[in-house]
Amino acid sequence: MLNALLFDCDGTLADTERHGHRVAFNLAFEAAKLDWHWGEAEYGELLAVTGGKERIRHYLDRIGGSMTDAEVRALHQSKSEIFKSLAKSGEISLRPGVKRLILDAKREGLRMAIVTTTTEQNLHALLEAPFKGRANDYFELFAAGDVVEYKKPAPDIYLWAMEHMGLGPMQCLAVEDSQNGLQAAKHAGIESTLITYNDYTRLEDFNSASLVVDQLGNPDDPCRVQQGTISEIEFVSVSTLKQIHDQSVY
Ligand code: XBP
Ligand code: MG
Repeated sequence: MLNALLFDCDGTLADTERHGHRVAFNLAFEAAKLDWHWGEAEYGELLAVTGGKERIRHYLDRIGGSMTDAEVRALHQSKSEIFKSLAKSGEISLRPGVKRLILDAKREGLRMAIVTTTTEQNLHALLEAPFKGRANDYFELFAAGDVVEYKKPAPDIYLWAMEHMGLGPMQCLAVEDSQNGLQAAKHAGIESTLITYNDYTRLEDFNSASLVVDQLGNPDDPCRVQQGTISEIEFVSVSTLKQIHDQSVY
């Protein structure tokens, strides 16, 4: 039986990458007097590496630069501060249907957690306005960032979250937007997976996902089903999730 929903953050709850993280990285580079600028297309390629510090390191390798670990940490800390103020300003809104689904899932007694690569404070900044400072009422766990050594596509953050919730993979459904996230969930043994892709991830390989949609959707803003056995839906509801879970697990 479906017991818990494990939500990815970036790209899934909100389109944070293009207008949030990317902008914050660039402002942090400027503040550090670095002549780096990550354009939208280049950032799309850099997203192959999850984790901000890891992404900076990857970029340094690419351009043949070098920085100490402390310098990378400081640059990333400055980027996180900028991201938090962008998120708190309410400029990065949740994707269509996200709040509706979370409210419905709570009403129906499903347990929920966030399972993400990003820094935990970013999550709280992003969720503060939409959940009026009460995100803790909906999510019992925020599994984030550096609590595990290896980030997605490694399964570690999902395994960490399930261990802390006392759940097995057959009781969970993962909601993700990227192939890295899908692989992390699958390698953690989670069979039922929903992909809500976005402009950065729409061409990625989601063959192993249970259901792939362009967004969760709402009654007045329908979703488009790209892959899966359920096609006649206007929007993703709790009953859609229960159905794909039953099909995937049994
Ligand atoms: C998204 C990421 C993160 C963000 C940046 O992961 O890869 O690295 O781009 O966040 P997910 P930080 O979709 O799993 O949330 O700079 O805080 O690492
Ligand atoms: Mg994501």
